[in-house]
Amino acid sequence: MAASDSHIRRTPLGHSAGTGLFYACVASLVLATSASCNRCTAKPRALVTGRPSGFATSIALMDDVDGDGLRDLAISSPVEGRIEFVSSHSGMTMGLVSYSGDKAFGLALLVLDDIDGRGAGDVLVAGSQAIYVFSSETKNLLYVHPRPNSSARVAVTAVIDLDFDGLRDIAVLDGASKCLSVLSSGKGALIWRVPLARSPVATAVVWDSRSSQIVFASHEATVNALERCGVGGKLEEPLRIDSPGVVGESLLVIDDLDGDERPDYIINCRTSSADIHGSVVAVSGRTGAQLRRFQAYRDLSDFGRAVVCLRDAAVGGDSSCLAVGSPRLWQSKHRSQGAVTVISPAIENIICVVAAPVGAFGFGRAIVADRNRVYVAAPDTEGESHGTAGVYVLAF
Ligand SMILES: [Ca+2]
Ligand SMILES: [Ca+2]
Ligand SMILES: [Ca+2]
Repeated sequence: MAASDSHIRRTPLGHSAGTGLFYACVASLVLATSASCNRCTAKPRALVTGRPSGFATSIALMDDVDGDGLRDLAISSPVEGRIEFVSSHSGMTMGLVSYSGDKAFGLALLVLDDIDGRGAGDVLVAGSQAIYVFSSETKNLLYVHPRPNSSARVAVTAVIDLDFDGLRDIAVLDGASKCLSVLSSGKGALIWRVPLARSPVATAVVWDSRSSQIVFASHEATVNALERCGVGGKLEEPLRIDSPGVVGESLLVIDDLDGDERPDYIINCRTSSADIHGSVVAVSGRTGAQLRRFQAYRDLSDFGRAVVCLRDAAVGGDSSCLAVGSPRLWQSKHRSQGAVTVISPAIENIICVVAAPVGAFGFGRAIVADRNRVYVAAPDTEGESHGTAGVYVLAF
């Protein structure tokens, strides 16, 4: 199959080895909606299914709660106002916390260090009114940090321990207050807060451990940028990204791709406001220049809604792959089914596309990876098929 026959649109950067195989592989995978080829044999296995629409809007990796050697999952269901702790092996619910007083309880999830000293990392839940922290052992509420009452997006990440209590602290990027805050994870007290001049895209904030900076995307008019903030709360000059469209629902720090000894970034974007398919770009951490661009295959849309690094999975022998969620299929009778695409920024190639299993809607809206296992949320957030939300496992 020639490249021009394919519906894969990407920016060629000179690497073409193996693309014939790759195009054939992707085409057969998506058209047959199966997930096997000679470079990627992952088949989605249902872990939890048949849940109300909105279940698994957010997922996070916890410590190993049931002692089987595999880290377990915290799964949010904002519609039901609860977070479930689920065994990553059996899919059994091992506990839950619920709160009916917040209409968006579980907008974001983050597993923290062991705040209450009972042995396992505790769980931060972002809602429309506050940031809540619960003990993963007792399920008790440890503290609340209020936020403006808003369903505006909020993003959270763990940073280093800034107040020297032995626990990594928390960065909160809040679209409602247009502020970046750092909280002490021990008690929820504010360490510092900086107002932002440009609108944050408050769906992803990450900690770049090599440059000791908090990184997130912002946009103003047509200009997209990456903002970087030091641990003292000082913002650097924004790094302008030369890709158009709204960016930053997903953001990752990756190994240095362009050889300048600075880590680079992966971010999702759109070529225009009408671009429903979306793309994922790698940008230089020094200049913001686009280094790679991957676009959705055929009807897949919302490509890059979730992106995770598969550092330990070595898919097809490549140990620096990314799993990219595209939770929708556009203009299709199965338009919410979606897919997970495995890409390699290092060799600038798509390794495989794993299509949603039958009955999974919104597959790829959230993804977490633990060694060679990838957990994919299918929250059915468009509400097309009630009672089908769930979480699936891919083992590479
Ligand atoms: Ca476990
Ligand atoms: Ca704990
Ligand atoms: Ca701390």
